[in-house]
Formats: sequence, C-alpha cells, structure tokens
Amino acid sequence: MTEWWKKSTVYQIYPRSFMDSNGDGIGDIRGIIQKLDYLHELGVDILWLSPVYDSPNDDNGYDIRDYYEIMKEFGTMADFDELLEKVHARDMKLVMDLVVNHTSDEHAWFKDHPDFYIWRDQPTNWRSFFGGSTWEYQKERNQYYLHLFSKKQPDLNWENPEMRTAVYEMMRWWLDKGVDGFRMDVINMISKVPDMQDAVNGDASSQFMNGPNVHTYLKEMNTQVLSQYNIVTVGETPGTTPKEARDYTAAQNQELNMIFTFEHMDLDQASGEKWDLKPLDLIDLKENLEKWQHGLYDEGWNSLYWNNHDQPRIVSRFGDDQKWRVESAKMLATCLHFMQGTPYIYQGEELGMTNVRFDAIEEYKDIETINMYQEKRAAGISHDDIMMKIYAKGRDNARTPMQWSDAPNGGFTTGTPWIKVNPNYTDINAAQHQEPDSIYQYYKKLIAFRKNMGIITYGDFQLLHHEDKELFAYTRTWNRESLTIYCNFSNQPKTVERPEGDKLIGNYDCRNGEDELVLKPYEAVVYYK
Ligand code: ISL
Ligand code: CA
Repeated sequence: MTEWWKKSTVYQIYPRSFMDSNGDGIGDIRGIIQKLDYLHELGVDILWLSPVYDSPNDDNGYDIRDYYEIMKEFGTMADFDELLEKVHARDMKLVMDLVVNHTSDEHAWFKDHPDFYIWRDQPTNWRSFFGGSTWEYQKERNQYYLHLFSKKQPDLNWENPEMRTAVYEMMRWWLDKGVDGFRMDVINMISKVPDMQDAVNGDASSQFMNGPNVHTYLKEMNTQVLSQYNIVTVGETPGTTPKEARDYTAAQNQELNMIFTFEHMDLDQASGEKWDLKPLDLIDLKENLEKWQHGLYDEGWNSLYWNNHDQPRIVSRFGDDQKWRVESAKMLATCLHFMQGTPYIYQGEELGMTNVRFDAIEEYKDIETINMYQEKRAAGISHDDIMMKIYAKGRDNARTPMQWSDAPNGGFTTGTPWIKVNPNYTDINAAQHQEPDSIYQYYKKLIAFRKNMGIITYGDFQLLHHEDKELFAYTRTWNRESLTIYCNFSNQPKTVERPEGDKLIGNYDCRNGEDELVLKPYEAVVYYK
C-alpha cells in the first residue's frame, strides 16, 4: 500500500458548526457541499468529518444511535453520497469519525444485545470524563453498566467477539461505500482490565487506557477490515507515550497509520485536570514535540495538530489573539507545518478564529463544560472563577459557528444558530481569504510546500536553542538539503544568527542578506538550502 497520507494535510469539519444550508441554525451536509471549493482551493487532501450518524446528541454525535443512518438535522444518506462523490471529484478524500468505544444508550444494541456492554454487580469509584461516576444502575438487571463518558454513552464490551464482528461489518459497509478511512475516537480505551478496581481519586486511566488486549483487537480489525482497503487511519489516544505510539503505528505492527498524542495539549495545566490552568512554558512544549519527532522518526508516524473540536483555539492559547493575532496565527502554523507528520487543520484555524467569552453559562452547550460548571458551583467555586476556566479551556471555544462573512451570524445561518457566533465575526471571517496576506493564503502555501518538498516529509528533525524560553527553532535535513525554522513565541524582538540559504516563507516582509536576523514580535521565518 502506498503511504499517500504521509504527504497529505487533513482538514477537520465539525458539521454542526460549519455551514447551515436550510436556515434551521444547524450546520449540515449540504452546507459542506456548498463550501467544497473553498476547501479545495486551500489545498487540503483529506476531509475528516466529526460524527454525522444518527444520534440523540447528548455529546453532539459522539453518542451514536444508529451507525447506518445520517443524523436527521444533517441531511439524508443521499446528501452524504453526493458529498462523497463531490469530494472525490475534487481529488480529495473523506474520512469518517468512528466511535466504537461506546454507543448511545438509545442504540438498539443496548436493549437487544446487553452482552455487547460492560456490566458489574458492584460499581468501582471511577470518575467519568464528564463528571460523576462511570457506573449507572439499571433496575431490570440489578446491575451497573460502565460509561467512561456520559451515562448516555455506555462502553462497548470488546471482549465479546460477536460485538467485534458487528463493528467490523459496519466499518466495511462504510468503506465499501467509498469512504477513505477513519479517525477512531478514544480507540486506546476499548480494552479494560478484567478485574476493575477502585482507583486513587477515581482516576482509573491505567485500567482502561492502552489496556491488555488493545493491540490484539486492533490487529484483528486490521486483518479483517483495514488491510483490505487503501485508506488512512488515525487513532485518538489520550495518555499515550511515544513508545506506545510506535506500537500502534509502526508499519510492521499492522494496526493504525498514526495516532493523536495529547501530551502537548496537557502542558498548560497544573494537574491531571485540564481546568487547573497554568501558563505554558515554551521549553516544555519544545521538549515535548522534540521527543515525539525523534520518537517516531523511523518507526511509526506522527499526526500534527494544535486544534480540534475539543481544544481551545490555538491563537488564543499559545499566541496573542489581540494585537498580534494574524502574525501569531501564521507563526503557530509555521512551527507545526514544517515538522514531520500529517498536519490537521481544524475549521476556522485557517482564519485565525479565536476563543469566545459568553457571560452566562446558559450560552454554553457542551456537556463537559456544563457538568463541570455544576460540580464546581456545588463545591463552592464562584461563577467568575469557573468562567475564567471555560474561557481558557472550554470545548465550545472550538464549536462556535464558522465565520464565513460579516453578514449576520457570520453568514453561517439565516436562522438562529444552535450556539452563538463569536461576536468578532465582523472582523474575522472568510470573506477576505483571497487577500494575499491572509492567514488562509499562508496555510495554502504551507500545504503546497508539503506536497512538493520531500524534506518536509522525510527530513531529520533537530531542535536549536534548547534553553530559549521564547524562541522555537529547529532544522530539518535530508540528503543535501536543509530547512531552518525560527518561530518567535513572544511580542519582543529576538536576535538570532542568519541561517544559510534563502528565505522560503515568513510572516513578515522579505529581508535577505544580513548576518543576523532580528525577529519581530511573533515572527516566523524559514530558510531553505
Ligand atoms: O475533551 C476532552 C477534554 O476536554 C477529552 O477528555 C475528551 O473527552 C477525550 O479526548 C475523548 O474525546 C473524544 O471522545 C469523547 C467526545 O466527547 C470528544 O468530543 C471526542 O473527541 C467521547 O466520545
Ligand atoms: Ca441546517
């Protein structure tokens, strides 16, 4: 099989918030179809759709009721087939979200095949990702079922071979339709230890993350399904180290093509809890990404991302979303896109969309955010203190509607959007994406470089200036070529030596021929020799 995905860039669409075609306030498949030219022009190769399956939306589609149906609000299967055809007609690929650690409690299996789920007579003290216990009592059975996420997301029992067969059959059904791969939701949590025990502070991750049979199941899935198709797979794997990532992604292991690490997303928190805010120390970020670049250099493959539908907006998080918004958005893009791996762009990232601040908790729609708010209020924490956490880390930062223009509601809908639009849509929107200095055009160049320069795919990575707390600098080398990447993560000038070669790209106007470079605030510059 060719490894075409090593030169690809992925664009993630969160359908509920992308484009509403019929004025009901909810993004939909026909809305995506309308915007395919916008995506094609950007140059991305693969579109990944967050779940579009039938769902009661306790967790916005990550709670699937029927794997074979399209969510009514999003359209019909005919709409989906048309989307797939039009994506392929533009030489792009379409990747589906695969959520098979759990289903909705409204899935028919939950009633008809209770043995597809995990039951115990006694609960443990495990805490769910969305607050409260991971166990829900069911009277009929006089037993508890496991749910690592909300109680409407019961975990599937992967020990049951009949259940696995049903999942593989469903995967084949979508692949036979022509979809080009899967992003696999929390796929490293499908194998739990057989003897579940109480855990310190209810944090049981060591009993369900990268569990005893996870590699057996993935190898089986690969043999029975994945290896039969020319597709791409990426596993979402919280709590995974580079060594474990190699186990999942090394070609000879025949499991997945790549995984999402969470380590770099956890550096701005002071404890195991993401709401426990701490400023980022750039050295932590550099060391972490260096570790992953080296760790998967000749075995396995990295995915590269700053954003997704669960993470705050990167320009607000590691950049400056006020004075230096455009510069820092381009700088962050540069820093990520010259590394080895497959880059992921999350909708709106290419516009430098920012975090949002709503005053009232009622404006927030995310189950994780709402549950956290209620728990912390009950524990006596003030409204204002909790809101500061939500402004920094809440998942709805990523889920406000895509800002297409300065028309009402950012041109996302003619109706009332399911979640409010970020009021800054009047300044930050896609209407000016054609302008040569736009963030969009900058991303477009980065995507094109990756397709045309082997060094970006294959080159060796070396970090420079390890001790510098404001400068993220590295080289890539391959055969006789080299790239030097400088990224100033501060709003102060930084003096560095001028690398050999010529400037390839940067976020400020051209400047050549000096011995040293004085990097401007949030400047990024890349030299090629
Ligand atoms: O979002 C998180 C922290 O804010 C994570 O704990 C997240 O829940 C975890 O990474 C798993 O995410 C995936 O599965 C969840 C779903 O809510 C997320 O949207 C999805 O990306 C359950 O299906
Ligand atoms: Ca709609």
